[in-house]
Amino acid sequence: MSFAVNQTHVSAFAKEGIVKLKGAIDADLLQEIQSCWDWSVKHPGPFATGKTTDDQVFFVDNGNPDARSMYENLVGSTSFPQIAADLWQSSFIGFFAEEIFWKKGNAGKTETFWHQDTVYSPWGGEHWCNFWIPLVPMTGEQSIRVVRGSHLGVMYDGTTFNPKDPTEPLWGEAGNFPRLPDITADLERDPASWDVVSFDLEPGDVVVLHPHCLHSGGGSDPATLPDRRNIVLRFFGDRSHYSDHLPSMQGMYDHKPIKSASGGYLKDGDPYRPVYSPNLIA
Ligand SMILES: O=C(O)CCC(=O)C(=O)O
Ligand SMILES: [Fe+2]
Repeated sequence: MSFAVNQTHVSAFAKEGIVKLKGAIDADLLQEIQSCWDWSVKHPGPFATGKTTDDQVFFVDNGNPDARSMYENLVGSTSFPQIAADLWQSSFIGFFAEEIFWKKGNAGKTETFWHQDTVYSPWGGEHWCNFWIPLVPMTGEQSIRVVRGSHLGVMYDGTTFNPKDPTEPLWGEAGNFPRLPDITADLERDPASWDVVSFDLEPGDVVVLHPHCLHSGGGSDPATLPDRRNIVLRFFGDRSHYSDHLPSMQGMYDHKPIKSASGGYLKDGDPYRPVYSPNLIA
């Protein structure tokens, strides 16, 4: 199935860093995506966090190597690469990885704290996007929210996602990033303090956002959203590069050298073309 990207989508994404593609996923594809999501929650990868026991869930998995071929097959059967190419006028589209979110019961009430993905990742550039895909209906407050235009702005430090301190710096003195503002607290005090964009969504819709946008995700809600499920598929295009902006750190944020499609390993400023990411629109 193909989805017609129009000029309004193109300029919204370029200017605001986010765009809603209403009904971009048909019923068959939605079922396939749901099956992949089911597989992922049953087979957590090495970077999975949280728990999926009983009716209390806060689960996030990211880039499970065992799931890679499944997600490559999935995205290869969709028009997502072509949609990304049309949004950017890009002649190269690579698939980066999946991220899985599941929140349920009281454990799932916590929002995904405001952050930018780029301060966790050794890459940058204009051509990066998250296809943020809801598997249940959600309001704009419950789905994904971004600060309008922040994909063009500063890179803040990451958060450690510590519930006791939502802006606890990830890199701190090891990096050279300003601490994240407490956007949630600011918005509670004054809803107009940040220009936030979000959309009410149904399964079948896709939100495409630039991962450098300041963004946050909602939580589950016993009354209105008992079981919050979504998946994120990340792509990159012509104007994407490897970037050496992160300090080194042991553990889950340790970045291993990445083999380049042109031989050797990616270096700072190289076009982001890992050996494992063929051009999906060639
Ligand atoms: O859905 C969420 O809770 C967060 C999504 C997110 O952080 C992302 O798409 O990068
Ligand atoms: Fe994110």
